[in-house]
Amino acid sequence: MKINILLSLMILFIVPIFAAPPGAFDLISPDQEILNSDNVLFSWESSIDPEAGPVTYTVWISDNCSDYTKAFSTVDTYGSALIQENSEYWWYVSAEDQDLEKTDSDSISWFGVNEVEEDPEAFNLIFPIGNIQIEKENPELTWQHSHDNDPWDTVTYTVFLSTSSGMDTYVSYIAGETNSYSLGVLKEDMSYYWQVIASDTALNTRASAIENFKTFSFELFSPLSFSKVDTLNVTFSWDRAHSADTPTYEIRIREVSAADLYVMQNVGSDTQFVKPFGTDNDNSLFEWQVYAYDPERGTTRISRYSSQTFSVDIANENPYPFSLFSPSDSAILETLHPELVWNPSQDPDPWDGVSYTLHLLPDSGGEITVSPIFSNFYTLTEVENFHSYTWYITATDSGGLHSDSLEQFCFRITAPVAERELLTLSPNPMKKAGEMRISAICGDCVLKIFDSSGNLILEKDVSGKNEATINIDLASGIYFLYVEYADGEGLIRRFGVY
Ligand SMILES: [Ca+2]
Ligand SMILES: [Ca+2]
Ligand SMILES: [Ca+2]
Ligand SMILES: [Ca+2]
Repeated sequence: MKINILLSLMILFIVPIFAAPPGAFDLISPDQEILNSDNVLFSWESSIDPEAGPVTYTVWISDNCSDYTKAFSTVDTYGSALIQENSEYWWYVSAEDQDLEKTDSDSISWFGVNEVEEDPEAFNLIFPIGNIQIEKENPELTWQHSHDNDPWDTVTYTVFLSTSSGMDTYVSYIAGETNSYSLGVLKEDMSYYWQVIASDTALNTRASAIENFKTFSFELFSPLSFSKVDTLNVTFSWDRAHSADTPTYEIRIREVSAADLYVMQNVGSDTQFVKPFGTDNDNSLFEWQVYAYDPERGTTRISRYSSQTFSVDIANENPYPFSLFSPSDSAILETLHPELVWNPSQDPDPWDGVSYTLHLLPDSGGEITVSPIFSNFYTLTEVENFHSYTWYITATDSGGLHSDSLEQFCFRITAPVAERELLTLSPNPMKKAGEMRISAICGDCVLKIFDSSGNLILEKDVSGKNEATINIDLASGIYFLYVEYADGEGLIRRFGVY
């Protein structure tokens, strides 16, 4: 009996705990659609509470599909400032019974609000515009995207191309949703006008401004721009200016460096012309262009490039001779870093450049060379005090031909020697392995490093220098740098290694 009472009490408590939540239900409308009113009627199926109690509903709404706002309760229509024109929303409904248990609708749905259809917004053409000249082959037209405010409205583009500024006759191309279109091969030397029309899903349109560009004229074939011609009989050739007509051509040639005027030559309807140049034209630069006169069309057209440059250069030649400049011959220099300067060497061949090699001959014998040098000066770091040097320069062109400077100069280094008492070493203390810099060395001398027990660790002859750098690799401790001069005197400096 006691057990039955206990069970009854347990059931009394358990029943509310296991009360079932409201039954499943789903949304009805709006359901994945664009509404043309901002007064939105929400509706959904009823949810049945298993305990037959009352059910209340809450509508949750979001404009980003993640942050939901509690919209309202217990009623099933809604018109609100929450709902904005040109916006998209996600929504669901939560049902709640008297036991505060909840069931969400089976799905989340979405809708858009578009009470007013709007045109695509204004946009600009990007390229080619402003009457610029472009290649006739497959130019790509580009423009800004046009934005459309209406939700889920798609903008597509149509390109209109015309050879008249008023776009009286035109060809149109469907570009789809991309903001570019590649044209095929256009006519050369022609002005084109173009415009793009943006259309939205409801066929509302927005037209761009009209822009224009021009295609290049006929091509010059040979000699190509910046080419080298190795004959005095130069063959000029070019493309036909018109495929259908037979214009007459006039070739214009001038020497660049002489700043001459163009010499004109009528060549009839040929698209080729051979001109004999004189030997005095070797190593010269020329520019040329072709004019096409078309009596049937009444037009005059200039070849694609306003001018095309080439060189007549029969053979490679050595750089011209050149002079040394400074220091003057037999100079006495009070520096260990003298700057050598020479006059630049010219090369007779057009577009041929030179580099230099320095030859330095010490009085102690041998030869030091520095190469390549791309300027006409060089600062020496290779000389020692109290020595004499002879130097000259070789100029070498791109083909390997070379010329020496007209002179060989000589100089002697007598840099002032440092005061012995100013001898310093750094860093101090220094790390176990690294560079030690010793300044104000005086004349001919030998550096010696001793450890604290007096053992000789390192010896180096630094004669003729005012400063020295030595690499050391020492154990931690105290050391002594001893500088022994040629006259038998010496200076000692203490340093630490950590
Ligand atoms: Ca709209
Ligand atoms: Ca629209
Ligand atoms: Ca030459
Ligand atoms: Ca040369």
